[in-house]
Order: sequence, then C-alpha cells, then structure tokens
Amino acid sequence: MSSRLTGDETALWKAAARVLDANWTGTSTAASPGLYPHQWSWDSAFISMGLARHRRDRAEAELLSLFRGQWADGMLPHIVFNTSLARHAFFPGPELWRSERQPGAPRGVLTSGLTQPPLHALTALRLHECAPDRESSRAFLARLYPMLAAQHRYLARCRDVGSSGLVAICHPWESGLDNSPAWDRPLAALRLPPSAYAPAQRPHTLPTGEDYDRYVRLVALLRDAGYHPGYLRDAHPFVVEDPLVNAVYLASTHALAEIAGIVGADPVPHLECAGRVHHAILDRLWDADTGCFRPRDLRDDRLLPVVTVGAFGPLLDPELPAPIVRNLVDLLLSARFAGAAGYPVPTCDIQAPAFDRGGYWRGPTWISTNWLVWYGALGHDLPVVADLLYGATMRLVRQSGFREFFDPFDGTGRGSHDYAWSAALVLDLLG
Ligand code: 2M8
Repeated sequence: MSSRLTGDETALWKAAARVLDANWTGTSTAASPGLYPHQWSWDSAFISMGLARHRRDRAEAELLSLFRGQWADGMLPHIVFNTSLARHAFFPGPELWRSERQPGAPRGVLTSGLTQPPLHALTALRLHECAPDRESSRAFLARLYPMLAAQHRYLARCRDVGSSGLVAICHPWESGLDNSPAWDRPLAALRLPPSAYAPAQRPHTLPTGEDYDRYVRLVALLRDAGYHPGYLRDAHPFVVEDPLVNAVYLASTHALAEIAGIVGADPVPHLECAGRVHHAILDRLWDADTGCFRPRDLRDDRLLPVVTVGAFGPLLDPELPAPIVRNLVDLLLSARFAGAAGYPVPTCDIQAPAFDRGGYWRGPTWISTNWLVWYGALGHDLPVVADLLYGATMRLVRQSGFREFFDPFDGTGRGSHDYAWSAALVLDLLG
C-alpha cells in the first residue's frame, strides 16, 4: 500500500484487499464467490493487476492458473472451471462445453470453448511496471511470454474471420459485455430450434428466457462443430468485429512487443500486427457519419446501430488520430454518456431506446469499462477525462461497495457483492 494514501483511501484499500483475500481459492480468484465461483479470463487479468499491489505472488499465480486452461492452438478459454465445486455451482458448467472431448483442450482441466477480451499481455506488462523486484519479474515475463504469444497467434490465425487484421467474436460472451444491446440485432437473426433450453440452475439474477436460449444455442453450434475455425469462418451465425475487444487486442499487442523486448524475443512481428489492427479499427469500425466506433456484423457486413461504452475502447490505441480522440471525448462528455449520468460511464448511450439503467450490460456503470476508458484517457494525456472516471469510480465503491455494477444516475449497487474485479481495480487505481 502506498504511504501517500489518505485515511479514507487507506480504509478503501484495506476493504478491497479483504475482498481479494476472501475470493482467493488457493490457486486463483473466484470472480464472485456466490454468483461466479470459477475463474474467468478477463476477470483474472483485471484481478491480477489488483493483486500486484497487494500479494505479488498471487498476481503471478492467478495468470499462470488461467493459462493452465490454454488449448493447444493457443485459445485462452473464458472460463477455467474449479472442479472441486459442486457440479451445478454455475450454469453453463463443463457439461455444456464438453472441453474434455476436444483433442486440443488441456488434459485434467475443464474449460469453456470461447475466449474473452485478450487483456493479459497488458496485465503482464503492468505487473512488471509495478514490480518491486525487476529481476524476478523479468523471469516471470519470460515464463509467460510463450503463452501470451500463442494466445495472440491463435487470435491472428483463427479469429481474423474477415481477413482484415481484426479479431472476430463468435458469441456475445466473448465481448465481456454479455447482454449489451449491441448484440440484439445479430441475436434476433438467429433461428432457434423448437426445443428451448431452459436451465433451471441459472441464478435468478442472471438473464434467462429467449435471449439466454440464444446464447446456449450459439454454444451448442460451436461445440457440435468441434470449435473448428473453418466452421466459424464459413457457417457460424454470430461473427462480429467489436471495437472494445479489438482495442484491448491492440493494446495487448503493443504490450507483447514490449515484453518481447524485455525477454530477448523479437518484437517486430507484434509491432507489425499492431499496425494492421490500428488501421483496420479505423477503416472498418469508425463511423464518420455519427462520429463514433461501432461493431461490424460480418454476416451482413454492416455496422451495428446501438452506441455503447465499447465506442470508447479505441482510446486504448496509442496512435488514435487527434481529431478522433476529440470526437470521442465530446461524445463521452455529452448527455448521451457522462453528461447526463452522475456516475459515469453508462454502458449504453442513455438516449438509445435500448438503454436500461438496471439491465445487465444495457446501461449500468461497470468498474472494468471505467478502468479501460480511464487507462486510455491517461495514454492520450486527457487528465480531465481520467480524473472524471477516477472520481466517479471511487464514489461508486465508497457509496455502494464492491458491487458487480451500478446505477449510472444514483450509484446504487447491483448484481453480486464482493465482486473481485471491482475490488482489484480500485487497488490498481489507488496505486
Ligand atoms: C459475465 O459473464 C458470464 C458469461 O461468461 C455470465 O453471464 O454468466 C460478464 O460480466 C463477463 O464479462 C464476466 O467475465 C463474467 C464473470 O464476472 O460474468
């Protein structure tokens, strides 16, 4: 803990550290003890950044534990299951994914078959930047580098479905912003078989009903095709290039180049990849007519209509042209986002018909997306935006605790309690 914290900040720091201690399973961190008892991929990346400020040993163990789940082709799954828990601790559990039947899945570890925003190289570099012992941190990076490089190779080889340089997601869960209104249109186009999937085990706080049937249907299609990249490219009905996922991919690709330099590997291929992704984000996802970034649906080659917090993801691109940065700042501060929300950033444009202040990823403020926009704003030397997000995030957790998400107007906490990334990112922000 930094010695320059005020008394109030020290209390917050200790409360956040207590959440991470309580959620620690011995080898990794449960995203949230009641609701999400397993290890989620991008949660782990955020959590590791917080652990780095509290329990350095656990920050490294967290990432290594996640990479135990990496598939032979480099795919880093979005869930690594804790098999010591009861079979129905969470739905969908291993029985939906059937990773054990996939030749490329690791033996002895049960995982999902989807991935999530690839934040991990950025996390690894952040761990290095705040490491007390640079030598041992370098050794850790050298151990992790081949796994990170394999993860990025998988994304470039198997997920560049549009041959554009961008990675495509094949399920809303891969975006991390699960129920975002951005996915309403491609989901509505999905035909469901007559037998609906109705998982009775799904906790009541999580989405159910027809949307949920569509999520499960998409998984079943992927699984039955053996999670094969050819199926994904040619036939899967949900294939989208998302600005937030690709901006995270780009930031991590830059981080990977830096890590390569630190561990004595060649950074050039990563820098070349970063150049391609930078251009493709601008060429394919920037909508000049409305002055924002939107996801592109590859099945009908159209940009999706709803503007969400994902529009600000490309602030993570260090080379984002200044006029576009200004456009994004104007949009962020307008009445569509921070201008009308006491506790920004709402996850959906407040003026969009789909906006729902309490709906899961359909309006509320989340600490993870706030952190990403804060980090992007710092990179572009936007202290007003960075301070706004820092202040709003601190007010949220002071007022409502380490909740999963928050009402953007009055800051009421929603979803699960003791949510690990909310606590971890507060530790990172406090420094
Ligand atoms: C939520 O996602 C899971 C699906 O994997 C769910 O709805 O069951 C999302 O908020 C996602 O971003 C997050 O990683 C996960 C665990 O916190 O929960």
